[in-house]
Amino acid sequence: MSFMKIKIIIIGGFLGSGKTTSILNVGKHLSETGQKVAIIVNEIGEIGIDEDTISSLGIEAKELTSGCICCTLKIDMQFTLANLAKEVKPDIILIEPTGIAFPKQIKDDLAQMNIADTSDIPYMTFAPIVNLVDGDRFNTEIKQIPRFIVTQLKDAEIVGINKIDIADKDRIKDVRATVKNINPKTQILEFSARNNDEQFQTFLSLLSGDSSENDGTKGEISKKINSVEMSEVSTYSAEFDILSQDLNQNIATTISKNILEEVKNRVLNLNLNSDLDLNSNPDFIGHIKISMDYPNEMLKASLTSSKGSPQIDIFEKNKNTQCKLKIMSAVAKVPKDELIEFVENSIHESFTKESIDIKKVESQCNTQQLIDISNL
Ligand SMILES: Nc1nc2c(ncn2[C@@H]2O[C@H](COP(=O)(O)OP(=O)(O)O)[C@@H](O)[C@H]2O)c(=O)[nH]1
Ligand SMILES: [Mg+2]
Repeated sequence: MSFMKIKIIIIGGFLGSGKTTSILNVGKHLSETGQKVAIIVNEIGEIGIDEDTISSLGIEAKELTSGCICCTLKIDMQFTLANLAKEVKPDIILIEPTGIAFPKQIKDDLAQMNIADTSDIPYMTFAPIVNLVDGDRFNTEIKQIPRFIVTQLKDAEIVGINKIDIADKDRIKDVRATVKNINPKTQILEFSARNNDEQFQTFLSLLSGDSSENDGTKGEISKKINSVEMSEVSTYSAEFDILSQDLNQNIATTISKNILEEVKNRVLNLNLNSDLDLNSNPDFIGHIKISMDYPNEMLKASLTSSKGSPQIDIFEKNKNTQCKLKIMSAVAKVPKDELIEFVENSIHESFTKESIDIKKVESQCNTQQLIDISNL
């Protein structure tokens, strides 16, 4: 018999829909109610960006990166979960799948562990499966990668239409109607995770409920569809040492904004000039994330669509580390080799403009080792 019992909350959603922002708020809220919370974040590519931010809240966080052979497959998730359970003994584990995963598949994989029934593995119950949607960008998503978006939404028990602070009301109404059409049974909420608004509080209270098919071992195991392939998303991540002593918030902001704008413009140009069938829609959707370390602070910059502008957040740091830049890019409908070139060129140009030298940190996992990460 298992002795430990843990509640699992999985918050899925396409790239940049607001999963990390939501999970941080959910985690904060649950900790404040006296529950012990741990977070598992799944990141595409071999460079993790979010673990530091999450840990800074005092919540135990593990970031799984799935770019190389040493850190892939669902075994990794199960192993991490079992370890967290043993070492941290949380009441609740929040899981952020990558934006190109299907949350239901992750739940099914984890629910399988319930069968093992040993004292090493916790017995898990599940909150309703959540899928977030970027209310402002949804129209483009459904045009560019309809099969992927529909599959993600079909399994959701709660759909959170996020970013209502920036999307106009009529647009949100349309999004709600489309979601309802795709999944008539799902519960639909509209909120701003960033503003932690009233509707987001309603969302929090729903998470204390249970998934309608809580014992995943009884539920039908969904057919394994390769979510990565279906998403038509290319990804590239890299890390650079910044060889300058006087990097500061101003320069870091200028450089990271510049990199994001440059990548965006290159993607737009490519789409405008290509024969790709984008329904004459040159927009890009995805998530390009930068983190920059410099004395006393860390900067995070983020861009999720060609319509938006780069979002900058600054975090204080108490230990000083080497100045560096990490980037994770994941964009739909752009060939991988082009994405690599766009990212590399944009980074080099942006630092050259500021007369700062950088040096690429060679990752231990080279691209030949990349393997199928469809399940995480
Ligand atoms: N305006 C607005 N931006 C948001 C909201 N939630 C998240 N974002 C921004 O959207 C970007 C992606 O959010 P993130 O949580 O990293 O998305 P993830 O990729 O799904 O984990 C970041 O720049 C966030 O600050 C929201 O409610 N409103
Ligand atoms: Mg995230």
